[in-house]
Amino acid sequence: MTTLCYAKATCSIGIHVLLEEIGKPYDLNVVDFSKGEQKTPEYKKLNPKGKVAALVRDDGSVLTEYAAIATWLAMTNPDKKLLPTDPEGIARVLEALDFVVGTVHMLSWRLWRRPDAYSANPDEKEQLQTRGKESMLAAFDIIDEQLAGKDFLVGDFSIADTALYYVEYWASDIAKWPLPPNVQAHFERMKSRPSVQASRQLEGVA
Ligand SMILES: N[C@@H](CCC(=O)N[C@@H](CS)C(=O)NCC(=O)O)C(=O)O
Repeated sequence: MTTLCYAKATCSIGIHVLLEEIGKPYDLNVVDFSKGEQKTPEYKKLNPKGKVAALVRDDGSVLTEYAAIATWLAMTNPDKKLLPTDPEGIARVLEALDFVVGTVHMLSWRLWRRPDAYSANPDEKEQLQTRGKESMLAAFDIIDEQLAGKDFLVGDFSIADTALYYVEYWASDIAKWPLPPNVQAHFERMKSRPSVQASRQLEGVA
């Protein structure tokens, strides 16, 4: 059965939401970061990158990277309409998704959350974190404009919204930063979806 390797309070919750949206049976394999399980030889055999999310598919093959997993799930479950079918729609969803994963998560949040990954010098920690926070809040301002007058990033609900949801969750619930109004409204809209509620409950996210 399809198995999601996830860790609590990480980006893998966005993939978890997608599996709930699809509604087919799946298994969960928790990777406990507090015990460093992502770096164990057993887990690295499955995902040499030592990261979540990783999706083990029915044939045993493993897919990694948010955009790849999300796109594959959407395209193999076309009835769920998680990705438009026209070239412009596909491109716009991937554009929004890449901005969230590449810029908001990897270039901004990681700087705030893991300054030690960029400098071993404790004196630089605060400056690195400030840059990460500023960059993340600036990215949310751009997304806020994109969301003006809209419920979702591109047309109907899509894989891009699940990525936006996980960074909203981090910024709002973990960092306690205020979100701009349209982003906050999107976050509330996401939290009202049964798929989001189910994945939060299964992962024990308050
Ligand atoms: N580019 C990857 C990023 C995956 C990633 O960075 N995952 C984090 C959790 S949000 C992780 O597994 N970190 C492992 C660690 O911190 O040791 C993706 O799109 O899936």
